[in-house]
Amino acid sequence: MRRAVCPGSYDPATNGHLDIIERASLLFDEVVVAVGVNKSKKGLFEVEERMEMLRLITAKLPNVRVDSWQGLLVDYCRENDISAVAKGLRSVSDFDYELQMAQMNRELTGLETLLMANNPAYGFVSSSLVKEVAALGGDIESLVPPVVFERLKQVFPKQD
Ligand code: COD
Repeated sequence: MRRAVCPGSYDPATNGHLDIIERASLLFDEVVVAVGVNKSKKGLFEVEERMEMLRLITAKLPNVRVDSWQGLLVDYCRENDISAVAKGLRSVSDFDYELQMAQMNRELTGLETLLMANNPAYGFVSSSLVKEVAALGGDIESLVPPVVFERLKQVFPKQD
Protein backbone atom coordinates (compact mmCIF):
# COMPACT_ATOMS: atom_id res chain seq x y z
CA MET A 1 0.00 0.00 0.00
CA ARG A 2 1.26 3.45 -0.91
CA ARG A 3 0.81 5.63 2.16
CA ALA A 4 1.66 9.33 2.54
CA VAL A 5 1.53 11.82 5.38
CA CYS A 6 0.39 15.45 5.18
CA PRO A 7 2.02 16.92 8.29
CA GLY A 8 1.25 20.31 9.75
CA SER A 9 0.20 22.37 12.73
CA TYR A 10 -3.32 22.85 11.34
CA ASP A 11 -4.03 25.58 13.88
CA PRO A 12 -6.56 25.72 12.29
CA ALA A 13 -6.89 23.94 8.93
CA THR A 14 -7.53 26.23 5.95
CA ASN A 15 -8.84 25.71 2.42
CA GLY A 16 -5.18 25.68 1.33
CA HIS A 17 -4.51 22.65 3.56
CA LEU A 18 -7.67 20.92 2.36
CA ASP A 19 -6.71 21.41 -1.29
CA ILE A 20 -3.37 19.65 -0.71
CA ILE A 21 -4.98 16.83 1.31
CA GLU A 22 -7.59 16.21 -1.39
CA ARG A 23 -5.00 16.15 -4.15
CA ALA A 24 -2.71 13.84 -2.17
CA SER A 25 -5.66 11.48 -1.58
CA LEU A 26 -5.92 11.02 -5.35
CA LEU A 27 -2.26 10.01 -5.63
CA PHE A 28 -1.88 7.62 -2.68
CA ASP A 29 -3.82 4.61 -1.38
CA GLU A 30 -3.96 6.19 2.05
CA VAL A 31 -3.18 9.67 3.37
CA VAL A 32 -2.56 10.35 7.05
CA VAL A 33 -3.15 13.96 8.06
CA ALA A 34 -0.83 14.29 11.04
CA VAL A 35 -0.99 17.16 13.52
CA GLY A 36 2.42 17.94 15.00
CA VAL A 37 2.45 18.19 18.80
CA ASN A 38 4.78 20.95 19.91
CA LYS A 39 4.72 21.24 23.70
CA SER A 40 6.70 24.51 23.66
CA LYS A 41 4.27 26.27 21.29
CA LYS A 42 0.75 26.92 22.55
CA GLY A 43 -1.67 27.12 19.67
CA LEU A 44 -5.07 28.76 19.44
CA PHE A 45 -6.74 25.34 19.36
CA GLU A 46 -5.79 22.26 21.36
CA VAL A 47 -4.38 19.39 19.29
CA GLU A 48 -7.55 17.33 19.93
CA GLU A 49 -9.74 20.19 18.63
CA ARG A 50 -7.61 20.55 15.50
CA MET A 51 -7.89 16.81 14.90
CA GLU A 52 -11.65 16.87 15.42
CA MET A 53 -12.04 19.68 12.86
CA LEU A 54 -9.80 17.80 10.41
CA ARG A 55 -11.87 14.62 10.84
CA LEU A 56 -15.03 16.54 9.96
CA ILE A 57 -13.42 18.32 7.01
CA THR A 58 -11.97 15.13 5.54
CA ALA A 59 -14.96 12.86 6.31
CA LYS A 60 -15.85 12.83 2.61
CA LEU A 61 -12.42 11.40 1.70
CA PRO A 62 -12.52 7.64 2.43
CA ASN A 63 -8.76 7.06 2.22
CA VAL A 64 -7.81 9.90 4.58
CA ARG A 65 -7.38 9.54 8.34
CA VAL A 66 -6.25 11.94 11.02
CA ASP A 67 -3.55 11.36 13.63
CA SER A 68 -1.03 13.32 15.68
CA TRP A 69 2.66 12.85 16.26
CA GLN A 70 5.48 14.17 18.36
CA GLY A 71 9.20 14.14 17.59
CA LEU A 72 10.90 13.43 14.31
CA LEU A 73 8.59 13.01 11.33
CA VAL A 74 10.86 10.30 9.90
CA ASP A 75 10.40 8.18 13.05
CA TYR A 76 6.62 8.54 12.87
CA CYS A 77 6.69 7.52 9.21
CA ARG A 78 8.91 4.51 9.83
CA GLU A 79 6.67 3.32 12.67
CA ASN A 80 3.53 3.74 10.54
CA ASP A 81 4.83 2.35 7.26
CA ILE A 82 4.54 5.71 5.49
CA SER A 83 6.86 6.18 2.52
CA ALA A 84 6.23 9.79 1.48
CA VAL A 85 5.47 13.26 2.78
CA ALA A 86 3.03 15.36 0.72
CA LYS A 87 3.17 19.12 1.16
CA GLY A 88 2.06 22.29 -0.59
CA LEU A 89 4.34 25.04 -1.85
CA ARG A 90 3.10 28.62 -1.74
CA SER A 91 6.23 30.63 -2.37
CA VAL A 92 9.98 30.66 -2.86
CA SER A 93 10.40 31.00 0.90
CA ASP A 94 8.28 27.85 1.42
CA PHE A 95 10.50 26.12 -1.14
CA ASP A 96 13.78 27.03 0.62
CA TYR A 97 12.49 25.67 3.91
CA GLU A 98 10.77 22.60 2.49
CA LEU A 99 13.69 21.60 0.27
CA GLN A 100 16.04 21.59 3.22
CA MET A 101 13.65 19.48 5.30
CA ALA A 102 13.01 17.11 2.39
CA GLN A 103 16.73 16.57 1.91
CA MET A 104 17.30 16.02 5.62
CA ASN A 105 14.44 13.51 5.83
CA ARG A 106 15.77 11.61 2.84
CA GLU A 107 19.23 11.54 4.37
CA LEU A 108 17.86 10.30 7.70
CA THR A 109 15.71 7.37 6.53
CA GLY A 110 15.12 7.64 2.78
CA LEU A 111 11.69 9.25 3.34
CA GLU A 112 10.60 10.88 0.08
CA THR A 113 8.81 14.25 -0.17
CA LEU A 114 6.28 15.31 -2.78
CA LEU A 115 6.01 19.11 -3.03
CA MET A 116 2.82 20.17 -4.82
CA ALA A 117 2.34 23.61 -6.33
CA ASN A 118 -0.43 25.26 -4.38
CA ASN A 119 -3.77 26.33 -5.80
CA PRO A 120 -3.15 30.03 -6.56
CA ALA A 121 -6.56 30.83 -5.08
CA TYR A 122 -5.08 30.00 -1.66
CA GLY A 123 -1.50 31.18 -2.21
CA PHE A 124 -1.81 33.92 0.41
CA VAL A 125 -3.63 31.77 2.95
CA SER A 126 -1.92 30.65 6.15
CA SER A 127 -3.33 29.61 9.52
CA SER A 128 -1.59 32.50 11.25
CA LEU A 129 -2.97 35.17 8.89
CA VAL A 130 -6.45 33.66 9.09
CA LYS A 131 -6.30 33.87 12.91
CA GLU A 132 -5.01 37.44 12.81
CA VAL A 133 -7.73 38.62 10.43
CA ALA A 134 -10.44 36.77 12.38
CA ALA A 135 -9.20 38.25 15.67
CA LEU A 136 -9.44 41.74 14.20
CA GLY A 137 -12.97 41.20 12.91
CA GLY A 138 -12.18 40.56 9.22
CA ASP A 139 -14.13 38.16 7.02
CA ILE A 140 -12.33 34.84 6.55
CA GLU A 141 -15.33 32.75 5.50
CA SER A 142 -13.99 32.06 2.00
CA LEU A 143 -10.58 30.96 3.31
CA VAL A 144 -11.49 28.13 5.66
CA PRO A 145 -13.87 25.14 5.65
CA PRO A 146 -17.30 25.90 7.19
CA VAL A 147 -16.59 23.90 10.37
CA VAL A 148 -13.45 25.97 11.01
CA PHE A 149 -15.32 29.20 10.24
CA GLU A 150 -17.92 28.34 12.89
CA ARG A 151 -15.23 27.57 15.50
CA LEU A 152 -13.38 30.80 14.73
CA LYS A 153 -16.62 32.75 15.12
CA GLN A 154 -17.01 31.25 18.60
CA VAL A 155 -13.43 32.13 19.55
CA PHE A 156 -13.56 35.63 18.06
CA PRO A 157 -17.15 36.87 18.30
CA LYS A 158 -17.65 40.04 16.25
CA GLN A 159 -17.84 43.18 18.34
CA ASP A 160 -19.80 45.94 16.64
N1 COD B 1 -1.62 26.24 0.19
C1 COD B 1 -0.96 25.06 0.03
N2 COD B 1 -0.35 24.39 1.04
C2 COD B 1 -0.43 24.92 2.25
C3 COD B 1 -1.10 26.13 2.50
C4 COD B 1 -1.71 26.80 1.40
N3 COD B 1 -2.36 27.96 1.55
N4 COD B 1 -0.98 26.41 3.82
C5 COD B 1 -0.26 25.40 4.35
N5 COD B 1 0.07 24.50 3.41
C6 COD B 1 0.78 23.24 3.55
C7 COD B 1 2.27 23.38 3.45
O1 COD B 1 2.71 22.26 2.78
C8 COD B 1 2.75 23.25 4.88
O2 COD B 1 3.98 22.59 4.95
C9 COD B 1 1.68 22.36 5.49
O3 COD B 1 0.48 22.69 4.81
C10 COD B 1 1.47 22.59 6.96
O4 COD B 1 1.24 23.95 7.22
P1 COD B 1 1.02 24.45 8.73
O5 COD B 1 1.12 25.93 8.73
O6 COD B 1 -0.21 23.84 9.27
O7 COD B 1 2.16 23.76 9.51
P2 COD B 1 3.62 24.23 9.91
O8 COD B 1 4.30 24.86 8.76
O9 COD B 1 3.52 24.96 11.19
O10 COD B 1 4.17 22.74 10.20
C11 COD B 1 5.45 22.43 10.05
C12 COD B 1 5.67 20.93 10.24
C13 COD B 1 5.12 20.45 11.59
C14 COD B 1 4.97 20.18 9.15
C15 COD B 1 7.19 20.81 10.13
O11 COD B 1 7.81 21.60 11.08
C16 COD B 1 7.66 19.41 10.24
O12 COD B 1 7.52 18.64 9.33
N6 COD B 1 8.21 19.09 11.41
C17 COD B 1 8.64 17.75 11.67
C18 COD B 1 9.62 17.66 12.80
C19 COD B 1 10.86 17.10 12.24
O13 COD B 1 10.89 15.97 11.82
N7 COD B 1 11.89 17.95 12.19
C20 COD B 1 13.08 17.69 11.45
C21 COD B 1 12.89 18.21 10.04
S1 COD B 1 14.15 17.75 8.95
